[in-house]
Parts: sequence; structure tokens; C-alpha cells
Amino acid sequence: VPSSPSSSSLSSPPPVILTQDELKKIAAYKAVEYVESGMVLGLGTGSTAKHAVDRIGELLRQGKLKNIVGIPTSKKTHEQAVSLGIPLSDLDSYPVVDLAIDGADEVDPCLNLVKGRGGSLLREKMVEGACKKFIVIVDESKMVEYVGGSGLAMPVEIIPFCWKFTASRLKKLFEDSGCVAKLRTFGEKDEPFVTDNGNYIVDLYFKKSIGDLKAASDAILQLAGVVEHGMFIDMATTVIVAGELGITVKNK
Ligand code: ABF
Repeated sequence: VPSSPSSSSLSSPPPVILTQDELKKIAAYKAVEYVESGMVLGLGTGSTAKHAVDRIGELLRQGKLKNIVGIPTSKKTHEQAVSLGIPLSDLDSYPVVDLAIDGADEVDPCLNLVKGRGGSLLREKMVEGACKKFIVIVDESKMVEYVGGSGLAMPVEIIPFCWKFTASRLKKLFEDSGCVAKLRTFGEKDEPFVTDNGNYIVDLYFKKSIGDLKAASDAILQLAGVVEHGMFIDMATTVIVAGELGITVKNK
């Protein structure tokens, strides 16, 4: 008996829809394929990087990786790495990092990034700025046309002293882009979010593109009170994007 169209469609396997977290894990595992024994590794922060750190711990435990030294980019990653038995050190002892693997909030077609919505941008920029190779791992939702133009936060770490003054100067810098500057807070009492370095974060929101990223970066960094911002310009050497149709590896 010939099968009806409805019965044949019932017998074909349903399409596999991966969750965002599964995509993050796929990107992370792919990046860990670049890790070799003996490397000094920058260990990123966030839900995507967490998968990479877990995988490195697993390969060390299985003896498939040896003599790794990890440099964590946050207190949280430090704790995770300790719990996995990954040997750790810092940039004072290892000023050159072979490879760093970390997530991002936005990635543009030139591989410029916005990072720091997880609050760890300063240590991330220090560690990733010291590495020979920096692999960014994202799911496809992070890919944008212009960084800073998505309407989502562009974080700036500032010192707590007179933070309102610094926030208003940041806002003024980008008046033409319709900038709104908001102190990052947490909890019911809206307490200031404090970074691992004891600083505050001001999130900048733009209505229009901020134009030249390098000029924007220079202007922000010139303000006294600013510690660092979340634009990572020209730093990523590789971006691994996991999407429903598979993995894409973009190289600088
Ligand atoms: C870190 O984690 C950050 O720089 C970025 O803010 C964030 C990305 O988070 P997730 O991987 O959880 O999406 O890499």
C-alpha cells in the first residue's frame, strides 16, 4: 500500500533544534581543539567560556592534555578552574599567553567585539591583550552588523568615586548618538554592581551608531575615572560561531 504523504512525513526524523546553550557548548568544544599540552591559556568568563574551561579540565583529567597553565579572567573562572584541578597562575608570572578562549556579547564582520555584560571586561582585556591567539566563541545570536549599534549595553568600568560625574561625561561624549548612561545595579535595592576589581560599571546605550570605534575608544579612555571599556577592537584572531547550520570559523 503506498504510504500517504502524511504517514511518510511522520516516519522521517524530527529536525533537531539545538538550544542556545548547546550551541555555546559546540563552539567551546571546537575552540578547545586548538589547545595543546604545555600552553599558557587565558581562561574566559561567562556561560560559553564555562564550557571551554570544563572541557580543558576534563582533558587534563583524562591525561589528553598536560602541563597547562591557566590564567583566569575573573574570580568566578578562578573558582571553576580550581574546582577542576587546572593549574593556575597570572600575568606577572606569564606575561605572554599562548591562547585565550572567551565569549563575547557582540561580534561584527571585522571581528571587533563588545564584551563585559558579564562584568569581567577589565581582566579579560588584560589577559586577552597579552595573548598570541585569541579565540572568541559565540552562538550565532551574537553576530551583529555594527558593535555598539545593537541597542544593547556597551559596558564601561569606572571607579566608584563620583561615578555620576563620570557617567554624565560619558553620556556627553556620545550625545550625537543619543547615548543613555546607566549605572549597572543588582538586587531589589538596586545596589551598584561591583566588579572583581572593586569598580562600578556604567552601561552605555546608543540610539545611533557611534561611528569610528577607535575614536570612540580613545575618547572614553581619556576620561579620568574610566578604567576600561568593553570594545575589543582588533583583538580577536579567530571567532567560532555555532549556529543551527553548523560551525563557522572566521579568521582575522
Ligand atoms: C564574557 O561573557 C564577557 O565578556 C561577555 O560579556 C560574556 C558573554 O557571555 P555568555 O557567554 O554567557 O553569553 O565572555
